[in-house]
Amino acid sequence: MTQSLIPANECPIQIEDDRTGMSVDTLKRAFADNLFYLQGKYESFATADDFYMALAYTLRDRLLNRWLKTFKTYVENDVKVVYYLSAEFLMGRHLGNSLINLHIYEKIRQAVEESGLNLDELLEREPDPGLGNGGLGRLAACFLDSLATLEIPAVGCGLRYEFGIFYQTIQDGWQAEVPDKWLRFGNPWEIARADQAVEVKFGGHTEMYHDDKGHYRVLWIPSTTAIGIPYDTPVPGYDTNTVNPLRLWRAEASDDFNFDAFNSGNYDGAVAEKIRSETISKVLYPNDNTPQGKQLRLEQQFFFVSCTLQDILRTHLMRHKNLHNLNETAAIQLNDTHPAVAIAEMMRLLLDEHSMDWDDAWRITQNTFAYTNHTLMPEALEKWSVQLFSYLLPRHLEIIYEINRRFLEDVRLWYPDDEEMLARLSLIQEGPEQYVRMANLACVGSHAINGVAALHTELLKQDTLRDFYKIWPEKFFNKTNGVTPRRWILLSNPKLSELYTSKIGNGWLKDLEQLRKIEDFIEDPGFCEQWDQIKLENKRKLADYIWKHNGIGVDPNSMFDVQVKRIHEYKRQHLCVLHIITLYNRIKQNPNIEVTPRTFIFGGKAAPGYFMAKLMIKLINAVAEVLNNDPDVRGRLKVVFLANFNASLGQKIYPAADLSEQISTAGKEASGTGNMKFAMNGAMTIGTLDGANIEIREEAGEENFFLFGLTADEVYKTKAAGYNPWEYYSKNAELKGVIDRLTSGYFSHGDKELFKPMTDSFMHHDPYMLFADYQSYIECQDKVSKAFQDRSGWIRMSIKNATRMAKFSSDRTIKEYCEQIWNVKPVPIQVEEYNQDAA
Ligand code: B1N
Repeated sequence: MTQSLIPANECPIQIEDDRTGMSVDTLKRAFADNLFYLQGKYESFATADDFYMALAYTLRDRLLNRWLKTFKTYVENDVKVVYYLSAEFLMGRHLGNSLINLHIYEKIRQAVEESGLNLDELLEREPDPGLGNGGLGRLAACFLDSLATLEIPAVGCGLRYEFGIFYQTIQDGWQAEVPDKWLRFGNPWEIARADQAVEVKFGGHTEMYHDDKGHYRVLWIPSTTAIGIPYDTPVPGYDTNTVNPLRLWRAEASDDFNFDAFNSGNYDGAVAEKIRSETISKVLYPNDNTPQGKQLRLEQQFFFVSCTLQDILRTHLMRHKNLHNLNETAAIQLNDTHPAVAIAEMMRLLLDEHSMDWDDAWRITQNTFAYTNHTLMPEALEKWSVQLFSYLLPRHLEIIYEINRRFLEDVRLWYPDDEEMLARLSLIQEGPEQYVRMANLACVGSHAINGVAALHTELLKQDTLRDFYKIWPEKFFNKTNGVTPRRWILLSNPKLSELYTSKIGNGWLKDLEQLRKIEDFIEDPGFCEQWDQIKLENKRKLADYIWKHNGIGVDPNSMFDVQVKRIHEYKRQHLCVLHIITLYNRIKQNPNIEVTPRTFIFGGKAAPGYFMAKLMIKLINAVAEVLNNDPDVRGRLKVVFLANFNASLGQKIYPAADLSEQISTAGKEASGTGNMKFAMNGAMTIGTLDGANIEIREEAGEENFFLFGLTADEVYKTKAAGYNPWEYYSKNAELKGVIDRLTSGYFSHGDKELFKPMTDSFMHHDPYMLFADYQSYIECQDKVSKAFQDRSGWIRMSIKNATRMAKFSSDRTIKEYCEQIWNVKPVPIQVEEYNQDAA
């Protein structure tokens, strides 16, 4: 036995050392030390990136004691752990978040300033890790923040993409995509755990054999394997000692990769195969709400799922002799169907590798898994061709067939004569080509199924998943989404946070209901004035950003009317453009007409293969070019498209918004989460009765919400009755004027073809019903303009919006998951440290 360096069971820290100490002097010394020893630079040669890295290490060091202690506590107490499986995690920048969660923002600011540097500039050096597309990935990140803050044992499980979502630039008004090399300078937040690598199999075939008890067993003989290496990133809770891991897997070729080829001189062949394995975790598919049936995507899904499940079983078996009580130590949440192949992989592991019987394996699987659906759009539901599946995952296809056989046998008993229902419930879609339906697999293999807003869950029950609801109503739950107030209020809007804390203390950060007390100040003119000034200051900062990045001067006193989200037809950025052109036409008809000055701000990425979405970006920029330069407009209207919208740009935008555009066709947006971030920062919403807008309006009060448009039910009925957009066009002079200006080539230097695909879509099908909602939208916007003129009325509405959003804290959402779906409890972490003056 070797003598251990430090007593392994307890914190090694006896004196304030450079890696844990929280005093300004120690922080300064640690910062300098890291610059020298980790970045290998003298101060005089160091770049801003070097300083950022040195500071990041300074923070990581301060998380490690808590992180290791958290892990140790979980293992020793054999606690139940939530595994949140997601193909996407949009974590946002780590440094600022660590500063607030460790309560050392001000001390670090002082330490950095005393070192002659500017903290805000260093914070801006951190690459924003874009390992997700939009709301679904960001939701996963907000959930991890709440889980750690609520002291729930949890692990985020996903893929460590070498390239996240592309970096968006705008060229000649069009989106151009640039690969985002976010790991270029190294990633100070992650720790690779090569000792916990696992092997993942692909392809090949299966064989039957008799085990030693004479039972038939299946042996999967793969054609290739890859190695998964876990990379752990600390996820600290706010004001707790809990630091949970985000565990992302990177793919590597197996060690013994093609030794034969190597030895026989086929070196390049061997290396080619290595590259192929490493391709698995190379790049995130940049699609939001549209699946792409690419083989590599299924490989990615299976890869991280298999790594994760092997890891979970290994962890369980460290403390238990078998896997029969797995559902008591693990709750596995499927973030949409992207990880749904986990149902089949769990069955394979239990049956083939742990020799379990089918019934036991199935009971454990169902009791362990739960599934969150994030979309109603039928075209967005994932399915994989049976052919691809059998080629890549032959054993899993057999298992899926067997799950299906047993499932449909039950359904036949319950509904003897309903062949159509059987066909709809089947895990396999029949037809010229057969497909595996991943949502059906997820539903059958889980004990709980949930939607992400009240309306969405209702529509799942009535429509998308109605047959499953019919047979298992007790499996369905609603879990309205939420967002973390730590990132989206405290970190994004420090001045507003200060105002809150000065009035009611800082309890609101862990209990957002406390913001209700702020309403008591609504009659206090001084308070309202402060409120207004904070918004104005945030708008000035954004105006500076716009000037710097777009060269467009905008007036901070104008209404900041903002739509930032992925570009998608169902989200209807083009409806917002129709309003802008309406205002423009009014000005052109009467240049002296009174208009409420507005700055329209757009941001969002289009999937690179989504033509109409890319055309929408071009349209916004084309309209911007004309309006921003037309002397008749006289600066009253400005249009800005901010390139590369991501979490860190969101942190600058939400606090500066006056008006939040949430204008999707009713029934299409499952929830939305940007809507919550805007409202929490005091923006008013103009929106349809879609997704979580409905609940936001309930909470804010209907008099504090600008509602327009058809309901989901009316959309459905209008379509069923034979919707004719042409009628709206011909009967509505203002609408006609807008479309005619668009088709005239006015915004495209005379080119009448450029926007024709879009105007044709409006006139002939209008699947997202812009024309049906146009009049109602315009009238509502006119009300907004009027309301904005009444300053004190607007401020009151703003205060009510911001302070009534407690429901949309992800803490509330996570508590519901914990109690109703996961059955997990908080596990407080005790940390001993020499920490004289930590806050
Ligand atoms: O998930 C968010 C919701 O707030 C949004 O309303 C919803 O649109 C979004 C395939 C998706 N649904 N489906 C996706 C993302 C990537 C992908 O490859 C689908 N994203 C959503 C959080 O609940």
